Amino acid sequence: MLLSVLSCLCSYLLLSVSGGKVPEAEVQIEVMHRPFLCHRKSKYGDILLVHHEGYLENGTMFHTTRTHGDKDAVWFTLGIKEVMRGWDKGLKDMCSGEKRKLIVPPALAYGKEGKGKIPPESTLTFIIEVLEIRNGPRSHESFQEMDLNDDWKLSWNEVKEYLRKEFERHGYPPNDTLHENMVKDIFAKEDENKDGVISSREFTYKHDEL
Ligand SMILES: [Ca+2]
Ligand SMILES: [Ca+2]
Repeated sequence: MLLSVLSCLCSYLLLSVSGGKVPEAEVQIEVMHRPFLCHRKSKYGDILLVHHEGYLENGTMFHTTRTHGDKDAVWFTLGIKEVMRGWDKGLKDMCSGEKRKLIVPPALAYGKEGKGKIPPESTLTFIIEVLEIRNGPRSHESFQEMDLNDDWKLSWNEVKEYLRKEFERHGYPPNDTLHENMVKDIFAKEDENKDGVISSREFTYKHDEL
């Protein structure tokens, strides 16, 4: 009798939790290594070059960028949902050379659907090493540098030219497809009134997106 009352109470509590306001899912962050010198820290809008390994709950590695040595590190823009929300939330304030372990709940990863090798409702663990941090195409510092004709608007070509120069400056080969995709992504999000240019007002980064 007591047991059945208890189990009843338990399921009632579970129901009331799931029916009520669910607390915002959080990423668990563990700093594994932080370099002694740190000239700048990552912020939303920056582009980051990272190596990463991803693990399922049972410890199986489902992805690594080091399969072919160190040449497959990946670039992405922080804070624009280019990557899973868990990364956007867990990779702020990082130094170049820093290594973190992130434990990302499903709500901030691939959720109920899962993806490829990742089963539904998976909590994922990532080991992420930041190799480089740069001003992203969306940072305030970049606006004036990108606005080549000083008309306080960014055209498609101005944004693309900026990306091309940034890559070149850091010794990476230009990648037209990648640049086109990045520009497309930037315009889709930033050109709110769809007039084909990004005004300085539109360019302002919206921190409450996450
Ligand atoms: Ca311009
Ligand atoms: Ca516009």
